[in-house]
Amino acid sequence: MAVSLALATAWYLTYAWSTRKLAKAGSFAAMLSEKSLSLEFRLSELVEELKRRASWLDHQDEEIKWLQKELQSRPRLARQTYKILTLGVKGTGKTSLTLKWANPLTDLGMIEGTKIERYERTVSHILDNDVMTEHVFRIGDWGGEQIVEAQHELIKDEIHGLLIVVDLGGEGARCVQPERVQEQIREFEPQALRFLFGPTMVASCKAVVLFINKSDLIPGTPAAAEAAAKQHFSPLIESLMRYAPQVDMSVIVGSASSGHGTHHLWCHFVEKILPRSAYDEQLVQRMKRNSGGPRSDQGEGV
Ligand SMILES: Nc1nc2c(ncn2[C@@H]2O[C@H](COP(=O)(O)OP(=O)(O)OP(=O)(O)O)[C@@H](O)[C@H]2O)c(=O)[nH]1
Ligand SMILES: [Mg+2]
Repeated sequence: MAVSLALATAWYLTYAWSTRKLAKAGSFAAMLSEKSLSLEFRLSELVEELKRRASWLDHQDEEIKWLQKELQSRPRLARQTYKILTLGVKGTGKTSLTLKWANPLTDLGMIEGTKIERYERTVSHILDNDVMTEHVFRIGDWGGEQIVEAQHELIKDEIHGLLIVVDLGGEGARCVQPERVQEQIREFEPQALRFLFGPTMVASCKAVVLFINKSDLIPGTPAAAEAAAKQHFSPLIESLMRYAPQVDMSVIVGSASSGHGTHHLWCHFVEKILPRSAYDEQLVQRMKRNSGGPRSDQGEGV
């Protein structure tokens, strides 16, 4: 009897122990299966990410190939620059005239006295044998205080155009100031012009323009203002015209403030300096608009 009791106890203890073990193993198995599920999910996420990256790299590869092809098919770029120099005593309106053309958005009220500024304006683009040439006018705008340095650049370097700016009155003038006109005629007396129109300048320069600025100081019609302005500067015009057989010479009367004559000035430089082969369609249209029909004071210029 004692033996059977011991056996039953031993069996019961073994059974209880096995049951606990089984329960533990069961919960361990459940935890493992849960972990394996989350690992599977993470793995599928990583596979998706890899696929995304591979397709992005393929796309980048295609884009690089397309850009390379595009670059090869594009024309090479070249630049042709034409130099125009301004000359004139202080405050005649050189910057007002040139900067407004180079950058039509310029506010003339903000302009200050200049030492030297250089502006560029693209006038045309020509495609020839896979080379796209940009034709650019480069303006050397010398301030009146630097007139000696400006003259040195004129005789030393090759220039394509010379813009001499004189005016009918100084700062704040409300009418023509004869003494200022005389001062400018003296500045460009025949002796000084001989120095300016040296062999290098005459050989390279395609156009000289005397621009008589501030025509708005003369009341009346533009035609009457032109005649009166030319009359005031007749000694200077006469001296300059002596060089007309050697270099293209023109006199234009106008006003940087009102726009009178300014588009005519830039059309003139384009016509005289830019070779016909360098005209693109846009420039031809702009030149036609500016030369055809009655000349408007507020023409858009070239
Ligand atoms: N009434 C009038 N004033 C003008 C005209 N053009 C320019 N001005 C004025 O003249 C003054 C001088 O103009 P700027 O363009 O600075 O002259 P600038 O020749 O460049 O002067 P510097 O660089 O000092 O030699 C400014 O106050 C302009 O507003 C014009 O057509 N009519
Ligand atoms: Mg200036």
